[in-house]
Amino acid sequence: MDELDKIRAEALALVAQAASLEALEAARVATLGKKGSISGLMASLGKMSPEERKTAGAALNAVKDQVAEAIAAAKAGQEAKALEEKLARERVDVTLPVRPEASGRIHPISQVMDEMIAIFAQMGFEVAEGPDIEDDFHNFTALNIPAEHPARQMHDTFYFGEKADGTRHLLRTHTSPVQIRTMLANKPPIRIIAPGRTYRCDSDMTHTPMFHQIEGLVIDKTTHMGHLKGCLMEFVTTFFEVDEVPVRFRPSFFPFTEPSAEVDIGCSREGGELKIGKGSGWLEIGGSGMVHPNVLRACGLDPDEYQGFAFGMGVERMAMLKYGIPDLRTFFDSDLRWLKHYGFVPLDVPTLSGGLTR
Ligand code: 2NL
Repeated sequence: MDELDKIRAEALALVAQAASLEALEAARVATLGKKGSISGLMASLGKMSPEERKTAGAALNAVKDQVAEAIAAAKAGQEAKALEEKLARERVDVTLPVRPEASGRIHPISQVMDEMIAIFAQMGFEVAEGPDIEDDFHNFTALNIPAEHPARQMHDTFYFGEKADGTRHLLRTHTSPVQIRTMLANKPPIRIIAPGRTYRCDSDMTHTPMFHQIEGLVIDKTTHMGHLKGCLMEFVTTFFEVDEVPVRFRPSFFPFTEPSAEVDIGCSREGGELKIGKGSGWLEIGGSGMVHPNVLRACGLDPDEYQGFAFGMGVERMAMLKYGIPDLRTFFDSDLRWLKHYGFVPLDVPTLSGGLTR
């Protein structure tokens, strides 16, 4: 069968020449494909006598297997070669230094927010979030803030335009509405913190129209002010990374807590340097108190069954105290030189096990 030998030689040459997976597939189609040279010979078997067909068929099958094997081997070779090339192309030198242009910094607000959240999370608080755009009920009414309260006035709160029904949305003036929403949606025990942006129509040396707060809320059957004080003491020692920080409650007033207390921590001011911890001075870090019965009632909780504490701290103030940043307004200047000085390296993520700041 000279014809068969010729076709086999041609087929094997075609496979041997194929320099890519695509060329190999073309060779397969040209030989073993429906209209390929070998398949063409297969069709001619039908015209033979049974004797002839037996020997010719066996020979043809042998050629077919040989070509198929050659294609499979060539394909495996091509694939291995392609993988080698891909690995060589995508090789990464992990010993190269970090790209010098990657010099971005984490803003002190973000850093301090993450530090505070890490501490409260460790103490078992869950992070709760809510909308920046709120309504009267969640921002004021449910918090026992009466209609004539100064906070509700136009010059303290950013209001949106009046709707057809006479109501208007507003930018939340504290993160307390997040806690209202949590109490409305969940049964106690509740143990949450609400970190986020807050807004007040106020701008001078010590006030910016947008600022950040972290509030905390714990509600259970026997939660009391001792728990509040212990919680804040644990927080401030961890946050300021010192062994002992005195915490003092100073009687105060908030519509949403009764009793209410301003929270002071101990400090010393020797040689013009502020040090948090034992000393002769006191520094205010936030407000707190026991949740007012009217607030519990507004959230569907029976004040005879449940009670709890709440507190609020300003994130900018905590950042200024911990990192010695003297001017509040610089937080919002987007000054790259300032950010390079006060900012944090992105990979230095605050963790309690690795140290909040390294
Ligand atoms: C401050 C004072 C405070 C609260 C926030 C609160 C929230 C609910 C109920 C009762 Cl839902 N109280 N929050 C309580 C006392 C003080 O913040 O000086 N913040 C910077």
